[in-house]
Amino acid sequence: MSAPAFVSSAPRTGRPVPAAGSDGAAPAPSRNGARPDDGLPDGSNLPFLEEVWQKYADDPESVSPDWRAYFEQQAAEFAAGNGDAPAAGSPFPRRTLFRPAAAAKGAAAAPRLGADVPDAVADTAALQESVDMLIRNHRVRGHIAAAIDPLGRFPEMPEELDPAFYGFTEADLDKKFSTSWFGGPERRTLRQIISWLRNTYCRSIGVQYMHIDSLRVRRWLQDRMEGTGNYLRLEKDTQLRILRKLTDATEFEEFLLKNFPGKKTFSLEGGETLIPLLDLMISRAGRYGVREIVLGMAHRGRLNVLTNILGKPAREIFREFDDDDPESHMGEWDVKYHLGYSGNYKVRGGKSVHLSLCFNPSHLEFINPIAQGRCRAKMDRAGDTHDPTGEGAGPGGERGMTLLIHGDAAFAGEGVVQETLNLSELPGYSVGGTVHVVVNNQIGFTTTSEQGRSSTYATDVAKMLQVPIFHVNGEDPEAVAQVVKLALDFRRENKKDVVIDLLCYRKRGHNEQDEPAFTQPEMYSLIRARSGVREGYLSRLLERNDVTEADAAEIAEHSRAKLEAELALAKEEPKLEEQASLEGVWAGFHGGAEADEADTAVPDETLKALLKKTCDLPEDFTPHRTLSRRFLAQREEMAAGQKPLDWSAGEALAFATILTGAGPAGEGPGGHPVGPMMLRMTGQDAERGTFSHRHAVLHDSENGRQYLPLRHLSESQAPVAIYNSPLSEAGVLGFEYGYSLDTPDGLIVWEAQFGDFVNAAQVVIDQFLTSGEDKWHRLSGLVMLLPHGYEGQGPEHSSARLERFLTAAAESNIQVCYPTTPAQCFHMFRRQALRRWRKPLIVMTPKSLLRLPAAVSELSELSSGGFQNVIPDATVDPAGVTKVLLCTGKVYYDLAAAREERGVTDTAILRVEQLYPWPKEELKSALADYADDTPAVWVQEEPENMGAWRFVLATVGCGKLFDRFPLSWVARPASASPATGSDKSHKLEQAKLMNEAFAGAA
Ligand SMILES: Cc1ncc(C[n+]2csc(CCOP(=O)(O)OP(=O)(O)O)c2C)c(N)n1
Ligand SMILES: [Mg+2]
Repeated sequence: MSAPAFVSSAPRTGRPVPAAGSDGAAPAPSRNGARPDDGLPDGSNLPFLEEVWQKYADDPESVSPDWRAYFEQQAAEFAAGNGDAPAAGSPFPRRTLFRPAAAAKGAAAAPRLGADVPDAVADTAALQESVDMLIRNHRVRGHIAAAIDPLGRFPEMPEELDPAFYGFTEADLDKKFSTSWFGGPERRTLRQIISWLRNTYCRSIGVQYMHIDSLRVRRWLQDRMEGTGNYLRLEKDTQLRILRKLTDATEFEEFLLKNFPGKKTFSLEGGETLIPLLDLMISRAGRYGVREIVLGMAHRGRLNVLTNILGKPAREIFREFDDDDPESHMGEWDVKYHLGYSGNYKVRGGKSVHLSLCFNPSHLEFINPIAQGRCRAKMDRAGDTHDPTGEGAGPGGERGMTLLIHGDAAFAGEGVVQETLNLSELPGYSVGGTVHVVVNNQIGFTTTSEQGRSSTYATDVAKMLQVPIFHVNGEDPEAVAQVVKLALDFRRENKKDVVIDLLCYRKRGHNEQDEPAFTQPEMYSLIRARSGVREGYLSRLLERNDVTEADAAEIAEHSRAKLEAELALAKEEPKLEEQASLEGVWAGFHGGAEADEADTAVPDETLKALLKKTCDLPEDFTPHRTLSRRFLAQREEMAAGQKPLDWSAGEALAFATILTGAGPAGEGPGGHPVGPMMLRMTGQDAERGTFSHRHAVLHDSENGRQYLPLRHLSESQAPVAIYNSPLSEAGVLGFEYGYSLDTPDGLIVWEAQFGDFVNAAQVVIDQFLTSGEDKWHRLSGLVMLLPHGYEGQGPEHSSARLERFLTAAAESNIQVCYPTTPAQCFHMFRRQALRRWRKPLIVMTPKSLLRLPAAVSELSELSSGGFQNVIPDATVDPAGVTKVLLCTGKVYYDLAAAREERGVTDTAILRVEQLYPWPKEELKSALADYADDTPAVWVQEEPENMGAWRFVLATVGCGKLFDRFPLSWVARPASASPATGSDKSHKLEQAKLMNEAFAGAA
C-alpha cells in the first residue's frame, strides 16, 4: 500500500517536495465551518485525522483506499498487541502524535541487558538503539539534508542520516521498531520511520532547534512538527490568497521594470514569497490579538512590501520614480526605498493590525534595535510589558510585535544583529519575541556566502538564543505557511524571538543595472532556468486541480489593472503626498528651528519634599552602610536646606519633578497640559552611575532586594524605568532612539559609561539621531549623557568627541550642552521634557565635577530662573576687565581656580553652556558690558582640532566677535589622539593651558 502522505518519503530535487494532501489523500474537511482568520488549520493535524477516522468508522468506503488500508493496518496491529491503546472513539492514541507517556512505560518495556541476555534479544536491542540514533540525528541534523534551496544546490547528505551508516540494509526496512520514546507510535517499520523522519525534517523545511536546552520547548516543537510531518493542509481559499499575493508581488516588480526602466528598484524577484509570508503572518498575529506591528527592513523588496503589505498607494511610489516635484525636497528627504509608512491591515473579524514600517537608512541592520525600541514604547504605553520588579503587567508581547526583515549577507555580517538579539530577553528591552525573516537570496551584492560568512547558515548568530530557526524553501509557499504558523505559535507560547530563513534567489543583479553573471555565472545559469516563484506555485495548484487557469488569469489581470489605474493617477497629479507625522501621541509637538520656552523652576518646598522622598526607604530595607552614612545622609541634609545640592541631587530633582508633574501648574505652550511625564533611563551602569554618584536603584545589603525611590514619589506620578544596559552602544542607543520615536511625552535618556564609547554608536548618531528630522521628518527628544573632561584618564576616557556632534549640527537638528552646575543640569532636563520642541539633546556630563565642592547649587537656583545658555561672569567688575575667557564645561572650574590662585582680577570667565544652537544673543548680552577691543580668548582643554573651537570659529567668523572683541584661542596642540595616557603629562599640559589662558593677566 502507499502510505498516507504524511509518511511519504522525500525525494531531494530542486523543486520543493509535494507533501500531504497533494497525492490523493482525502482532503481535510472543514471543521464546523469555522476557520481561523488566515485560513490555516489550527493545531496539528490530529483533528483532521480524527475526522477522517470518524468517516472511516461510519463508512469505510467513504475514505480513500490509502486511508482505508492505513486504518485496517492500525486495527490489525492493535489486535496483535503492537499498538497503543486507542483513545476513546479514535484509533489514534494522542501520544502517537503528541508527547508520549513514554518515560514510565518505555522504561518498563525496555529489555534489561545483562550477562544472561540471549543473543537475539541483544541484537534486537542494538538495532533499536540504532533506530533511536537515526531518529535523534534527524532531529539534530535533518536540516542539512532538507530541500530548502530552490536552486537545488544541496550539501552532501550527512552520513548519520543514512540508515546504512548504522548497518541497516534493505532487509531491515520492514522490521518493526519502537518509536514511542520519541513520541511516535509504539511500533513502526523502519521504512515508516525513515519516511516519517524525512518528511518532517528533510523536505522543504529544515529546522534547527536541538540547541534549545529546555526539554519542554523541544518537545513542544516536536509535537507540532513530527505530528504533522511538518506540513500544513491549506484550504482552497488560503491557496488562492497565497496565489493572489504572489501575483501582486510578481506583477508589481514587472510593472516597475517595464514602466521605469533604468531605475533602481531593489527588486524582490526570486523572493516574492515574502509577500504571502507577511500576509499570512500579519493575519495570524492579528488573530492572536496583536494590534500593532513595528516592521524594520532594508532595501530588498521594500517597495513591494510598502505597497502590497503596508498599503502605500502604488501611485505614490510611481510619483517618487517620476520625481517631478524637485522643489519639494531641496536638501532633505530620502530615497524611496528608505521611506517608512504606516497603515492598517485588515484581518478577519472586522479587526485590523496597525503596521508601522520604520524609516531607515542605507546602513543595513541598524534598524533592528530601533524597531524594537519603538515596539517596546508602544507596549509600555499599552501596559503590555514585562516588568522585572513585578510591578508591571503581564508577560508582554500580546498586543505588540516586532517584525524584522533581513538580508542574508547583512544578518551574518553586521554586529548590530547580535547586539539586538542579545536585547531580546532582557527585562528592560524585551518585546515579547521578535519575528525575524531573512530574505535569503544567497548572495550579498556580489559577495557569495562562502566569502561572506564562516558559519553554515546566514542565521547562525541567532543560535545564541534558545529559539528555533526555520529554513524554508521560498519556492514552496505552503511550507512557508507551515513555518509562519510554527513561528507565531512559538512566539506566543514562549515570548521569545523566532527566525525564519526564507531561501530564495535574486533574479537580477544587486540592483537592476548590475550584471550578476559577471561575478556569479554558475549561480545565474541556475537562476535563469527557474520559471519564477508564482509560475512554480501555480503549476502545482493546477496539477492538483486546486485552481483553474481561468482563476489564475483573472487574478493576474486584476493585479495589472490596479497598477495601470494607479499609474494613470500618478501621471494626472505628480505631486507627492507625505503621510502626516505629528499625529496621535505626537499631536502638539513640533520640530523645526523655532524652540518654544518652558518655565522650569519649581517651588522650594516641593523640591525639598521630593528630594527627601528620594532618601525614604522601606522600614525593612537595609542600604549599604557607606551609602547610608554618606550618600543618603548628605542628601537628607540637602533636602533640609542645610547643604548645597550636588550634581546627583540636581539630576534626581529634575527626574522627580518631571515624574510628578511638579512645577508651575497649568498649561504649557500651545495649550498642552503639563502633567507627570514618564522617564526611561538606560546605560551600562545607569542605575548606580559610572562614577557611583546616582544610586537611583538601591540594593538591600542583606538580601539584594532592589528599590527605586523614584518609583515611590506620589500616587499619581508617571512610570519610571531605570535599567543597566548590556555592554552595547549601537544596539542600545538605537533602541532608545526607537523608544523616543514613540514617546514624545516622556524623557528618554541614554548614558554612555564613558563619553568616548559613543564612538561605537556612531551609525545611530549620524544616520538616525542627527539626520532623522531632515531625511524623514521624524522627531526625537532623546537625551544622550556623555561623560567628558580632561582628567588624566588617557586617550579613551577623556573625550566624548564633542567636535563630532558640532560638525553634525545644522538646521537646529540637535542641542549640544555642556552644563557646569547642578542647577543647570536640573533646568536642562526639565526644559527638555517640558518644551514641546522635540530635539535630541547631547550633553557632555561631568566626572570629577560630581564631587567638586565648587560645582554645587543652592535650592534657590532651582526654584527660580531657568537654563542659562550662557553664564555671564558676575564676580568681576566689567570696568576693570582687560581680557575675557570664553569656555564651556569643566575647564571653567580649572580656570576659576587658576584665576583665584593667581589673584587675577582683570579677567572675566564666561561659560557657554549650550553650544548648539549657538546662543548668539545671550553671548552678546553677557559681553555687553566689556569695553570694545577687549581680547576674547576661547579656552578649551581638548586639542585644537577637537572640542568646540573650530566650530566656534566657523560660527562666529574670523573677524572680531560681534565686531567688538578680537578673538583668539588657547587649546592643547592639535593631536591625533584625544589625550595623553600619562597622568603627570596631563597635569603639565593642564598647567600650561592655564598659563596661556592667563598670560598677561593681572
Ligand atoms: C552597513 C552597510 N554596509 C554595506 C552596505 C552596502 N550594501 C548595500 S546592499 C549590500 C548587500 C546586502 O546583501 P544582503 O544582506 O544579502 O541583502 P540583499 O541585497 O541580497 O537582499 C551591501 C553590501 C550597506 N548598505 N550597509
Ligand atoms: Mg542577499
